Amino acid sequence: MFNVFKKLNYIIDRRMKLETVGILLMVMLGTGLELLGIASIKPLIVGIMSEENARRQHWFKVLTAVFPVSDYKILVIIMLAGLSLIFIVKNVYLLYMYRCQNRFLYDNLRKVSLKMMRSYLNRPYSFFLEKSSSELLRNIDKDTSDLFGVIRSLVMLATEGCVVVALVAYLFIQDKSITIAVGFMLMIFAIIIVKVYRVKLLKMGQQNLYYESQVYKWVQQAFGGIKEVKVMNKEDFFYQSYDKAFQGRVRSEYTYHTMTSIPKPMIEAVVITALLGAAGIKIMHGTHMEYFVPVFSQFMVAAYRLLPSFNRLTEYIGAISYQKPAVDAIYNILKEMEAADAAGAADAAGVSTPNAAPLPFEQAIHVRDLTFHYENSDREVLRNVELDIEKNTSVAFIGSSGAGKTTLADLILGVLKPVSGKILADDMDIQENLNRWHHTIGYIPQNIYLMDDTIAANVAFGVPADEIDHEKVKRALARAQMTDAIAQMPDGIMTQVGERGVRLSGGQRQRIGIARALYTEPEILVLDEATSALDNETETAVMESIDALHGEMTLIIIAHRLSTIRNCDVVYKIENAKAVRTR
Ligand code: DGT
Ligand code: MG
Repeated sequence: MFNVFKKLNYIIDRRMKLETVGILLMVMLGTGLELLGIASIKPLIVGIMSEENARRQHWFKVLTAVFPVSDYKILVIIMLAGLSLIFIVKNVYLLYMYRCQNRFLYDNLRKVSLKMMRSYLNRPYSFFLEKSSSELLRNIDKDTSDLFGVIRSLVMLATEGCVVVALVAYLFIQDKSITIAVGFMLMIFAIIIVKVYRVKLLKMGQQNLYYESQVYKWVQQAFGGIKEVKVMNKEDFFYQSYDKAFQGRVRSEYTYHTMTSIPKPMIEAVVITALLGAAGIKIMHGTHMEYFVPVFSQFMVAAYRLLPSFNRLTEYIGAISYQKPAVDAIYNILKEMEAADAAGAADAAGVSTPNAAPLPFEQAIHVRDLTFHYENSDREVLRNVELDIEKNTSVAFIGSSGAGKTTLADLILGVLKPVSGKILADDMDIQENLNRWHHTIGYIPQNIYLMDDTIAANVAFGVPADEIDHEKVKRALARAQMTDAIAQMPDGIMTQVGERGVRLSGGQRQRIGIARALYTEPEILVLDEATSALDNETETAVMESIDALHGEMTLIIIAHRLSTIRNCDVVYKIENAKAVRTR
């Protein structure tokens, strides 16, 4: 439990801590009102039972001073009205308090989820090579919800706990023996619950976390590759795998919910039995009814109020155990991210600002003594590579599949970081100016990632719809040989492309990627197999438009087809982790 507090203390920010204090103060006021409600039962019963006894009480003198009526029945009516007023005020206040608590929880849920989203977006590209997107989705969405499940349970635990402690203390003052008898039974019960229950629920929670990400994963994998799934008739495999993941999730969830419903009937039986038992013993010992009835009424009302509280207490303790793995997960992620942020100042430079000035590029890109291997492997993909790319020349990288062409391009793009060596734009290290470098360089990959949006939005990529420059979009599309194809579409550049561009042909998708890179008017353009998927005729047309940029832009072209790189000034062959100039 202490562990949870330590981690939460790390996860939540200062403002939220202040808000937590406010919420707890509200809880205390609520507890006071609850106590007032219970405490006014006894005087009422005393008052109803006998005027004589009532007149001896201090509170009665106050009452008659405020309401100087002689008819005792009227006074009783006033007492009844007063009690209902207390309960109405109390419950209106509690409603308001719950509203504040929920707002507090959900506002902060948003904040933490945003913090995660931002941290993830700012991670270097290499981070994502190691992560599955279903895990990220689960972290950002489900884990943060669960984290707030824990915070919610803690807030509720405080709320109910305060009421329970205050009421029990009050009852103790009223009658020690009954309180001790009932309290003892409950204590034994609570110890059993905490011991047995928590371990089991924690395990269920961990299982649930695992199966949740499996469920996400199978949905993504099934629909992400739906065409392959259909052609190969593998619907059943994905259906079964999804079902298996869901079964695991269902198992952990129903076990959890069944377990949380066990204490309720048991607590009720324990409390009522203990209470009636204590009453029986009192009556056997000849307790006077005038004392016994008001006190016992009070205990019954308190039990009526406390029973649900006890149930909820066990529920919250259970929920905390069950959802605790999410706290651990988020704590670890944020810690990891903090460590990563502290480790690399270069990563901080990678945090994008949309309006940074492009890095000046006047002479050449210099690759100096560049060595690289991927994080989870020792094999050096590039070793001590040296090369220069003069401004406004076109340079081709060729080489067999797996030679390291994409890796070298990714290093020049700055999304991968050299293990040793440097890449300089003129004399500036790109890794130290990553944000500005990305305003200088454009990129066209083999597979264009299209958003489920319009063609214009996909060309302008990441620009809000009302800020898109339509003329610029059309110019970029024209340079990518897309004008004719667009003219045939129902809504022109406002045509929806569908998820990942399913409503476009492969060649059209590719040319939108080219238009996207041209829209930002970069100094340098990296094409990684950008035209490989096109038919010969379209490729020739697209390459013509790329060649038209020859001399006004620096082009770095990776291609398998030699015809693609016919017009390049310089050709490097990537082979055995080296770049060898062949033209
Ligand atoms: P391609 O596109 O088939 O013509 O091949 P290249 O030349 O673009 O090859 P590249 O740079 O993608 O891969 C070079 C080597 O690095 C290859 O052996 C596979 C390995 N590799 C690529 N990406 C990763 C990665 O994310 N993690 C690890 N561990 N290895 C990778
Ligand atoms: Mg490649």
